[in-house]
Amino acid sequence: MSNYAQRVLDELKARNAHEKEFIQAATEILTTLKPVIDKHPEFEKAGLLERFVEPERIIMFRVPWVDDNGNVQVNRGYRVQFNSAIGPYKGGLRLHPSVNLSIIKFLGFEQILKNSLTGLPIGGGKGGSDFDPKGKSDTEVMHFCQSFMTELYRHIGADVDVPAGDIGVGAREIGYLYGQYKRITGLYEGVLTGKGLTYGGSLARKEATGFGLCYFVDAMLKANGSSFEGKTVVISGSGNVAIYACQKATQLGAKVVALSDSNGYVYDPNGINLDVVKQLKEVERKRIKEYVTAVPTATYTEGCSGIWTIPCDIALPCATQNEIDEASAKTLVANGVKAVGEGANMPSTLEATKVFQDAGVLFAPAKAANAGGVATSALEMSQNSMRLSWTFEEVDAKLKGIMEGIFAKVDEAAKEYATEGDYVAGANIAGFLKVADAMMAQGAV
Ligand code: NDP
Ligand code: 2IT
Repeated sequence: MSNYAQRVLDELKARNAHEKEFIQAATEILTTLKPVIDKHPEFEKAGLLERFVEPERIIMFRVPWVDDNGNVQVNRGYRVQFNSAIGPYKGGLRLHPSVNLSIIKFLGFEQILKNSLTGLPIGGGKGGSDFDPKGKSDTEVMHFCQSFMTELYRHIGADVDVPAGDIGVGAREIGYLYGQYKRITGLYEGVLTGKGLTYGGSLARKEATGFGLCYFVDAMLKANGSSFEGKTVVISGSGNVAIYACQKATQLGAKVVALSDSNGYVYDPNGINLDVVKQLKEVERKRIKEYVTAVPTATYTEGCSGIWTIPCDIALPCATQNEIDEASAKTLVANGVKAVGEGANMPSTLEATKVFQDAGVLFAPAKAANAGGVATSALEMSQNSMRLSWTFEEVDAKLKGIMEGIFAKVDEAAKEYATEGDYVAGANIAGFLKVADAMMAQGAV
């Protein structure tokens, strides 16, 4: 690593010693940026990396809400406005009991480069809360969302910061958040994306992350003389990203044989029946183990990490960070995996990534492979600004073009600055170059 990048990483580790996910993301990014840093000695005088790793603003707040028994509950809310060099802050909100500042910072940091890769004018941000929507009534979720927005509204806006969904935040939560924003501010503006189709949402946003992941992986496979056709695919998770990755991978000729949630996984050798999954997950909000009631030829196994012991050609981790550790990566490789596409953010540990890359597995890193969601969010922002809405086919075609464009950029940057086929370095470098250029142009801000 360059001396400058190493010094910034050492300082970051010392100043944020307890933020292990943030340190993990920063270690990967700063390590792979070395060839760019070496080429641009002017970055050090400009304090570019010190500014790049420090969020412009962190907002933390109390979220009190009343549960169905009339008791007051208190959660912690976050919004990290990381970098606005190339556009308004943009990134999702995560509602999960594990949420803490380290997780929101790692997500926000990755988001800067991901958003840059889309080629659209969006900066990086992320937020959320340790609120657990699981097992809560619609009324409780609404009370929480209204309280959360009652603080957040003063920090966001269509040209300031535009949140969206992530784990635990889908159409229901975005609806409650939007309603409260509009009520407080009186503004009907595109301040959130992932909105319902009757109030400014974009067609194909729901499908975008999973579809985009498959468009990216398809481009990567084709560039390496392969395709989804006839392949066996394992997908972790059974939420928004997993469901639409399953749909597109199947459309592209693959057979998806497994899905999971945080309790366990289902294996269906005949290929997952997605209508059953959508009914269970999108309508009834039930657990994935119920799949075997509708499809008795499938099996359910407790424990989510066992999913990586199922032999497959392509693995698409679409649940959460660090869900593939070194041992799971070695098992996947031993079982003959040919490609890994990260639908979740940072689903592979640093050690797991190394196992895949050393074994010559085609590896599509999250910030490139899952950028289709935020890219389509940016298309939703465009449609809101224009007071227009595009058809599903128009948005889907733009999404496909954007994902193929991202693959081309990442592939090119890997060839120019790192090693051909090192898409991790390629994504970090291609994303960083645009942000760095904009930050240099705008002076020491
Ligand atoms: P959802 O809430 O719709 O689904 C999340 C899925 O992952 C569920 O099946 C959930 O299981 C599982 N999961 C969540 N946390 C854990 C955990 N700690 N351990 C094991 N399984 C877990 O979220 P999304 O599908 O939207 O998000 C999935 C991933 O994709 C996240 O990493 C997110 O950051 C990333 N992503 C999402 C985008 C989007 O547009 N939504 C865009 C880009 C990336 P359970 O129900 O048991 O909790
Ligand atoms: O991680 C992500 O890119 C998202 N959760 C989507 C963010 C967005 O603004 O659509």
